[in-house]
Amino acid sequence: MRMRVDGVTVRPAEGASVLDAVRAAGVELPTLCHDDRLSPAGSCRTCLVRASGRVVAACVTPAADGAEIEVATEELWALRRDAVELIVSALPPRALDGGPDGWAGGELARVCAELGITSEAARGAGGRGRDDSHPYVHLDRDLCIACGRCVRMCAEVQGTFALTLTGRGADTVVAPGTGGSWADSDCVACGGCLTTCPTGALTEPGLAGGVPIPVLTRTRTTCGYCGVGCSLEVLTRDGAISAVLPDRDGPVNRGHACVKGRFAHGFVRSPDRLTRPLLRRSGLLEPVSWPEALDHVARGLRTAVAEGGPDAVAAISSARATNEENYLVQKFMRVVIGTNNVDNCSRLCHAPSAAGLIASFGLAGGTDGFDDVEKADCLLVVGANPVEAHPVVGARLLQRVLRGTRLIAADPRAVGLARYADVHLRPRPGTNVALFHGLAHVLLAEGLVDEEFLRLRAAGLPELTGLLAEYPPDRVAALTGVPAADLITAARLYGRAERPAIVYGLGVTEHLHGTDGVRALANLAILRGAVGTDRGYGVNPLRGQNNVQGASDMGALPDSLPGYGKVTDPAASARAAEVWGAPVPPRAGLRIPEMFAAARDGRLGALWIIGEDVCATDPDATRVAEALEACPLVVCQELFLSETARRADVVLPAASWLEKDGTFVNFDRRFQRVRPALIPPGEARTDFAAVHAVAEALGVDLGCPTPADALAECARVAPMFAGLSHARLDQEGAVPWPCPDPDGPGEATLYRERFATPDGRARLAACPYLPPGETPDDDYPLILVTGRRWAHYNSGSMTRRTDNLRLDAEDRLDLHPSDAARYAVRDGEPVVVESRHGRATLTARLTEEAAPGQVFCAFHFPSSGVNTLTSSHADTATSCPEYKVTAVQLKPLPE
Ligand SMILES: Nc1nc2c(c(=O)[nH]1)N[C@H]1C(S)=C(S)[C@@H](COP(=O)(O)OP(=O)(O)OC[C@H]3O[C@@H](n4cnc5c(=O)[nH]c(N)nc54)[C@H](O)[C@@H]3O)O[C@H]1N2
Ligand SMILES: Nc1nc2c(c(=O)[nH]1)N[C@H]1C(S)=C(S)[C@@H](COP(=O)(O)OP(=O)(O)OC[C@H]3O[C@@H](n4cnc5c(=O)[nH]c(N)nc54)[C@H](O)[C@@H]3O)O[C@H]1N2
Ligand code: SF4
Ligand code: FES
Ligand SMILES: [Mo]
Repeated sequence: MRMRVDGVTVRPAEGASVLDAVRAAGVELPTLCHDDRLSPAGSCRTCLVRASGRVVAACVTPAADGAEIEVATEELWALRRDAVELIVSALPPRALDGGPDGWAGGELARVCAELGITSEAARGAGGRGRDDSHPYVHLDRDLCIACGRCVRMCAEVQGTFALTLTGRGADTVVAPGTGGSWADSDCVACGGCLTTCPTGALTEPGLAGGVPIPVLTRTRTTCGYCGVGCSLEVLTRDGAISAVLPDRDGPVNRGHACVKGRFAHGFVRSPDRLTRPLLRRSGLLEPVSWPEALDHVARGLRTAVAEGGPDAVAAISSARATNEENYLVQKFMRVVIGTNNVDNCSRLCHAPSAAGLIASFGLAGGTDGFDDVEKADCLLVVGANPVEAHPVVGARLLQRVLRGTRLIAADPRAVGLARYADVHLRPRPGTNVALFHGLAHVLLAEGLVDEEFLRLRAAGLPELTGLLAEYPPDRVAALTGVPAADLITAARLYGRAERPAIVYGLGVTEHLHGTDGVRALANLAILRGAVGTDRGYGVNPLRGQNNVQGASDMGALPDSLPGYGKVTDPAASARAAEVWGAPVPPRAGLRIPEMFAAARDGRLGALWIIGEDVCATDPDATRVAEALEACPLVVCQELFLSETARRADVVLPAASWLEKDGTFVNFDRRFQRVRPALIPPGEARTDFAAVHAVAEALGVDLGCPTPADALAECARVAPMFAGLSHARLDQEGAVPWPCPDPDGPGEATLYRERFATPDGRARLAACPYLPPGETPDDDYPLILVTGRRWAHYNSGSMTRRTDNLRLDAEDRLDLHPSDAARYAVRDGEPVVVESRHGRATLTARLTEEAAPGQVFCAFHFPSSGVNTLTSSHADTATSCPEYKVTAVQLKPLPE
């Protein structure tokens, strides 16, 4: 296509608008209701041009071959001025103040300046009022020009559909679709509307009427909450955060974010932050100096080793901390203490993913980059609720579904994406393996498999075929509760898609047979040849914490060195030993639950817990507390006096992600930089500095003085990270692993040539379905599923110390109205939940999101005691807790 714009020839792409053509020609043309991220509205008429003689709005007019576009004529500038003057005439004069420079809300003022419109044109009386009910989104109705950008943002990027335009003519204004206040609306505070509102009608508290953005210090970093890895810009002034904005160039988030990364930063300056080390003296934790605390830790570690040997010491490293910090912790344990007793929170969530994916394909990460996954024509989303737990990924997936991608959701609960599914499978919790085998049975029975792929690139088909004979749809229906017809429909959708992709979460892993679940799920992709080919996008776990992938990648695992070399593999050990100048202990160390068991048995002399609130978030929490009680030295490195810190002997105050330098690895294996926007409060130190300090107190120099040095050293230990460095990431933004070569790009998509298994083939797994650890009975008739809610994060230690508490104030128990009737539970009233292991008090929420016979709660408020309920059943392969299945009963609150 060829067009002329004010005499300049341009060749717009198919589907381009006249506005695109004008921009391509480099001709100036203001817009107001337009945002490149959104569908065009054509309502403001700021972008009027003449196209082959007719006056049209450029943003909504398709580019046409041979068209002649006039833009810069006096007549057209006058028409534009009239259009905008009319809009401005309804606004009060302050609408043209502009607000902070460089801020979306200043757009109207800039357009007016361009058109020569002054505040005298603004003659509106105002008086339409404000809505400041929401903690993060404030509305000044007088400044709303009804351009609808916020409404489109909420629908077309976020997919929440919380907003609408109401009223008539000049009185039209944005409002929550539910009619009431913003605080009571469906808004999930992604902040998208704020990034597009051109007038300042929508503002966020930290920026409203604030300092011009150029005056603020801007720090580009990676979000420290979930594993999506959104790129963020932190705006600070005088050591305080003014706002955190999504980075338009963020490789995963592309200008979007969620309520946590965007707004939940208030915790950094919470008065509850730990600012000094604490030491237990006569039963009480008292503030002491760093040297005193370190001296105590060093003596305790020496005693533990003297009395029980190196294996009497264990460390839980933090999936919230950076790669460099995790690298240093595992190096400390291996080199200074001489034990492999180091583990991380991956144990509690995606250890079965690492084990299952390694067994099926060879490597411990998802098989494809998310940009590819998003291109799939059929999504199988299993046991994951990304709309709440990975909101930016959830939003991107939802948009694909709204545009026609088929969706199969497998989740006992009717939440999030499941509401938009073509087929929603609702298996009884803990029956995934049967469900996946049922799907595989249909794929095989109906010939929906890739025979050539199976012949050339897979192993284990005969064994699997034998096993699958036992999983016909009727039997699977009986085992899982999923109707046979739905199972068949789902299998056909997945089986007939051109490019299917599997995305999954904790609903697959946190089970007694979580690793089998991952493997049985991987079978489906292998049967279809939809992994390592261009006929689908594999099997992709939505890893949870900001750096849970990285913590494991760095070798904070009892059996693996950085880059997943086994401690028992002589070659891998020799490589590490050479870099470290010390031998690697040859036996695998203890996993987290084994550490607690060892402590209870008196075999553990010291436990160092970094950034994990084990007393709140590990299962069967009463027994965890017993373990800490029994251990002579418990060191806890924390931001806050968590449930665990409360029980520690020494508490070291830690810096948060907003105060750190390093890198995180997100869910699709991308390394991204983390940069400090603030200095830590008081005497708090980064985990990096604290580990160095403990080593020094023991008289050892760990080497790698800076985080950049630590990653460089890790690159020497682990060939798969050899091409990575801070300098490279500073230049390129994000680089996926494996990245063996400093000049190579890293592999977003794995296994193009061969799988990383010994024979290069993907392995089908013939694992039979086995029932979960707990099943309902007369005493405990209901199944409790635990998981996440959108406004809070895990232990809630951070989000509860922000205004997110106003969005969600307590732990609730979701139950189906029929169960509520049976157990005489009323909506909004307290209810006691009891399991064989403990009891918790929650507020009842009646909802059909929960299936009859099942109840659901989160674990974001440790005081409610949810993890005293969960059992110590754990995945037989990896010890990942069975958080998703606990038999419980409900009781009325005692008088
Ligand atoms: N807002 C928020 N976001 C978070 C977090 C948070 O605490 N809050 N935590 C982060 C962390 S650490 C993680 S690991 C991720 C977790 O992210 P997700 O894995 O999405 O989280 P969950 O809500 O724990 O579980 C997902 C779903 O599994 C379903 N499920 C339970 N049992 C079964 C089953 O047997 N079969 C199937 N098919 N489904 C089942 C549950 O109903 C639930 O909807 O989220 C991360 N993001
Ligand atoms: N019932 C139930 N329980 C669960 C789950 C479930 O689905 N159901 N999910 C499990 C899963 S998947 C996970 S990942 C765990 C999460 O459990 P945790 O890891 O315990 O939870 P978090 O709140 O993410 O963070 C732990 C602590 O780290 C501190 N912290 C944050 N940043 C830093 C830092 O940079 N340095 C240091 N030193 N400390 C820091 C925080 O203050 C917080 O107290 O919970 C598990 N528990
Ligand atoms: S989606 Fe995850 S990474 Fe992105 S802003 Fe939210 S919590 Fe942070
Ligand atoms: S920008 Fe084109 S009509 Fe508003
Ligand atoms: Mo997690």
